[in-house]
Amino acid sequence: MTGPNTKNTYEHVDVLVAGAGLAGLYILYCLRQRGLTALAFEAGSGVGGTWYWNRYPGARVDVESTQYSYHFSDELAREWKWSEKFAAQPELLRYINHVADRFDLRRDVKFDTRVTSAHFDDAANLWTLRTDRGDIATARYCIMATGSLSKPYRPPFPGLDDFRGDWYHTAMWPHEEVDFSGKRVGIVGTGSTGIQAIPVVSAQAKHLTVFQRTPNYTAPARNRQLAPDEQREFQARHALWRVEVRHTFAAMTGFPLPTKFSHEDTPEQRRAFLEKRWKEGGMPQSLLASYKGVNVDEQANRVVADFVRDKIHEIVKDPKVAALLCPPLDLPIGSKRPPIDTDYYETFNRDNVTLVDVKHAPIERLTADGIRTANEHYELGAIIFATGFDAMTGTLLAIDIQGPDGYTLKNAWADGPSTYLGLMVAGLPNLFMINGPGSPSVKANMIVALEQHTDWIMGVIDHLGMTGRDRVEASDQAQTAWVQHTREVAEATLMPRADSWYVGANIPGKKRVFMPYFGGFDRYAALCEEIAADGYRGFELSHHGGGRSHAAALPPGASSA
Ligand code: NA7
Repeated sequence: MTGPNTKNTYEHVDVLVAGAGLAGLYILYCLRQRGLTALAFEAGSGVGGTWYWNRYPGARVDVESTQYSYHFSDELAREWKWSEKFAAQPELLRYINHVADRFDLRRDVKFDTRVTSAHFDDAANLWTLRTDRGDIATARYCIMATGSLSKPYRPPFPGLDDFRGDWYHTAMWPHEEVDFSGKRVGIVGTGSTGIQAIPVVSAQAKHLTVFQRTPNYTAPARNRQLAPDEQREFQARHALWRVEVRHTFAAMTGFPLPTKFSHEDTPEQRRAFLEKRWKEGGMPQSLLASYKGVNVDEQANRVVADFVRDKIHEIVKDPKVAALLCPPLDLPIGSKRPPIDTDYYETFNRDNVTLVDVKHAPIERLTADGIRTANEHYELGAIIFATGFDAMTGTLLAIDIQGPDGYTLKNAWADGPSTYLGLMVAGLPNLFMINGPGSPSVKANMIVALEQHTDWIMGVIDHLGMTGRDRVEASDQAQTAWVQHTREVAEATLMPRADSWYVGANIPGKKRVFMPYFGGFDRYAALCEEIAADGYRGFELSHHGGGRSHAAALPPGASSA
């Protein structure tokens, strides 16, 4: 048998994992704990996933660092000290590397290796993974820990090859420092990423031109150094917190829930209250949680959205620029992923920043020395694409995933992603997803969510082993009901209204489906437990036997164990 981290070839383990980001590492830890053998393939040269790739200036988590941490180990929680309320990418990556080292997880990871296919052999009851480096590996179970935002999207503007300057996508940022000093830089995109990068790049570049299609709502993060006693207090209550957080809507605590509707306050009281929230900082846990009904009721939403529009006019000195930065009235606040920022709107008061509206005069092409819109040519020495991802489904669909009888993930998702609990897809036995479409995922604290998913998957694998079975598959019926429930939950809110990556609207031709489950992490986690306790209701558990039958599939020259 060849060991992980060596070149090529064939390996058989109990569980195969795609990805060594936050999810992949926790899966490896759990498998090790129960004495199961595992191998993870990771496209990057190191661990970290999202935090390995997204090294752009200003990259930072938007959930409080103490909560955006692993919670499976009290010792780990006690020993790690976060320096800031919202940690920046380098610190997050250091943390993930620390975890990989502390639990000795790297030895089960093969780096610089991307999974290209996953095929299920029905008779052998095994998954076979193949990689871009020619590896073949088999296992009874396969877990896709491939991330929700891991397939970068760059609009196919013509003329990229003509551009003589440097260009970057924020999610494929170089490892060496990029120096924009003295340069005329253009940035396309004002999602969470653009909003983080724009203030930082503007402080370095000679000039920054921001190409904005849809103005976004954002609120100050009020990031700051973490006081040692704050952290100690959190660490002391960690074990309790871990339980508490399972009973929260977004897998986060520490913020007041709304107690009244905005119409119960006078306009002056509303203004004072929202002003207080703005000063405290934050968006999902602050402005969006200021009054009841902000996520579901147009009028309630409008109160908060108008407040942000007023703030923009108050902060941005040039009224024309302020107007251009104001999101349209038909865009509910919170219906696109809500960003938080440091000095975003203030940045547009700088002399070296220009805002360009590319909704009404779209980008037509790149030229040798810049970007041409329908109106004008902008001279640039560097371009940053902060244009997002083919979210939630893109990475999985890029892998040729094939179950019994040639049934593929592409077949299963031809009309948009269908899953049962965001964990499994009917027709693809023994293949699990972490934070898949149909799970709270991106609408929750992702680390709490991935631990919950992994724990549940470990539970079913244990259960199969203990009951002499070796196959689990979501039933069509359970999946159909779950997809319908997920849709109904979303449609009862304002969430699906925006052309966001939540609904796939950012990718031309992608089927419009609100992909995350927005019924609350608490409700979801309780339901997963209940389903397991009820003998894995909606899943078919069976015994198939089989074993390793893949010698015939070995490439010439590859040796089996
Ligand atoms: P997002 O949120 O998808 O934002 C992408 C931005 O790029 C957004 O402002 C888009 O405008 C813009 N975009 C995309 N295509 C074009 C074209 N063709 N022309 C002009 N502008 C364009 O990605 P992020 O990386 O910011 O954030 C992704 C998630 O990562 C984030 O939500 C966090 O969860 C972490 P649009 O709004 O579509 O008009």
